[in-house]
Amino acid sequence: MNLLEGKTYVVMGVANQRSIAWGIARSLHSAGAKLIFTYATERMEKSVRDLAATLEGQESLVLPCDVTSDEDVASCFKAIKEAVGTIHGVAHCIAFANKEELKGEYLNTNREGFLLAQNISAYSLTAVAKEARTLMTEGGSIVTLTYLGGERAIKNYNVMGVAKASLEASVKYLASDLGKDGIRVNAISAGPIRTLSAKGVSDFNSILREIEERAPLRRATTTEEVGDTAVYLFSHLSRGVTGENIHVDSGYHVL
Ligand code: 0WD
Repeated sequence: MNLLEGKTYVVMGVANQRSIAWGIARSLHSAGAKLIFTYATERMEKSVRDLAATLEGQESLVLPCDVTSDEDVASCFKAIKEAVGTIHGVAHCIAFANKEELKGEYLNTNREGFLLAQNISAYSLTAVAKEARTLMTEGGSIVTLTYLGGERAIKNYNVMGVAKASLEASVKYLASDLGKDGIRVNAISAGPIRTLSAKGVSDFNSILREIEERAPLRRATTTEEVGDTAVYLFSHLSRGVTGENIHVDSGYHVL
């Protein structure tokens, strides 16, 4: 089913083949979409280019975009505009916090660490939406990734949980602003998945084990499951849905 045939999406936050962003990219590709990738630092460039090259039948544009820089975000979307004109959506799969602050008590978060997590993990969605809007002339959909730690105090998630709460509130305000342009904004709250970022969260293994043992579906979330939900959120099937946070976590959030 080529639900996204003729559509172009920007995928931000691929670090390697385990990245949730890469799961999303594969699902969007299978649904017939054309993809553009962005990477944060030169260190990531090769890995993103190599992965993008594995997508059959398309040569994807791959561009630098450090979301902590307004100039970077603006020049990235300017380059996208010059290359393709119109886009139909963005997958924002970006987060960062200092590793020392992803363990122990949240109370020990310092101002710098707090602002860093907010900057990269929450504000970046607003910065990206502002630029993307100008290219989304046919309307479309913006999807970001969050975690249950934004709704509940989850051990060790700490400053990232506070950033996710801010990200989830941003989804609602952006949905409210952009609805009149036919642009929908939603979040996917993914269950824990073993990625590079997840390695930063202290005792991640026990969080994973808890899902496998107690979640209604009794298994860990996969990047494919998140990717397929992203296809739904990017496609016309979800045309009445905006400002929403869909949990793709084997049902763990109902417990
Ligand atoms: O269990 C998990 N892995 C979950 C992740 C559960 C629920 C949600 N998420 C979220 C994360 O919080 C994040 O928002 O999913 C998103 C993607 O995370 P991921 O796939 O788990 O992690 P990873 O493969 O490491 O990708 C995150 C990427 C960065 O990778 P590195 O490893 O270099 O930090 O975010 C990007 C970068 O590619 N990133 C940036 N992109 C642009 N500018 C920046 C930046 N300044 N900083 C990080």
